[in-house]
Amino acid sequence: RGEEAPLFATNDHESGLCPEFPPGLVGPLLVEFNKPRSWNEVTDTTSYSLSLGGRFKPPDCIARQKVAIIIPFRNREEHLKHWLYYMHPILKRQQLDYGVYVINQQGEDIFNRAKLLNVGYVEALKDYDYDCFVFSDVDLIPTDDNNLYKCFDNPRHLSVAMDKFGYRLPYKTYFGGVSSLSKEQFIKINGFPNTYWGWGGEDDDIYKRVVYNGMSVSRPDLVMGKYKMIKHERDLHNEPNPVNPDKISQTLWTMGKDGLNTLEYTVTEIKKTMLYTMITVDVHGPL
Ligand code: UDH
Ligand code: NGS
Repeated sequence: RGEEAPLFATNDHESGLCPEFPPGLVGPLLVEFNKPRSWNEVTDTTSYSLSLGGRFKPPDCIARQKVAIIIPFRNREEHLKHWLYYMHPILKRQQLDYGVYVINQQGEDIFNRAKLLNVGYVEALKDYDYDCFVFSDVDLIPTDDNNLYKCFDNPRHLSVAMDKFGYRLPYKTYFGGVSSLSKEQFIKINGFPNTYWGWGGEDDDIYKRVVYNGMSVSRPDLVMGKYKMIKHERDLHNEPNPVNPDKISQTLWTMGKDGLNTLEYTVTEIKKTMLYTMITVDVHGPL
């Protein structure tokens, strides 16, 4: 009797790998942002089994992917607390070997989301041998934990059904919010553009890089891909930039000379807590 295989195996006995479909997922989740969360509340409910820097490995099996979660950031502490409160438990249930990297733009110059994501990729790789990168805005939480924060055969767009767009895509080639690329896929597209200052267009440029490099976009369905966004006003120094829409018509020519191969920045501080690694960076503004 003792030698029978358990009915619900928690790991693959041959390899020790975690199962392809994590057994602890619960499906639809209740997510709400109506009251602010304190750091104590977030730490008390999520820091269990995390290690310094917001790192986690499944205790009883070998994770299939090593995933760095990269968050572009400036002055959104209230959002970060909600993000950590909801995401750590989800990511643990997904049995990922993961780390959370908050890439904090230093100073008050014009914001640059895509360049911060490039910095996150390079800096996370100095920490650990990650093979997958999930890029997530700080204000987006999935409401179904079947939406796996891992990499697929093609670059993946995860936030396909956001509440603010009526739970569907705003347009077919939308690639904003949350996405994942393997190391190999990220290198193939020369990373993300560094030259989109201010709001708008950088996600469209990334979509084009993916397609121009012969890949397609993988997506969850509209049930699994539901998201709630924390409502907020437009940030200071991240106004829509009128030059950005024109730039996306040039991606075919610019992607080879604007990206990982031209990335320049200066890290000014690295701070690790149990919940995240925050890397503060001077992105060398355009002026
Ligand atoms: N971000 C920051 N700080 C900033 C700007 C952006 O952390 O000052 C990060 C953050 O992760 C955010 C992401 O960049 O989720 C994308 O920026 P965004 O949330 O400003 O973009 P979004 O398109 O909103 O979601 C644009 C402003 C809409 C104003 C609507 C007012 N009703
Ligand atoms: C497009 C932007 C994208 C943006 C999307 C959704 O127009 O960057 O709207 O915006 N493209 C350009 O500006 C070229 S939203 O409705 O979230 O404000 O992600």
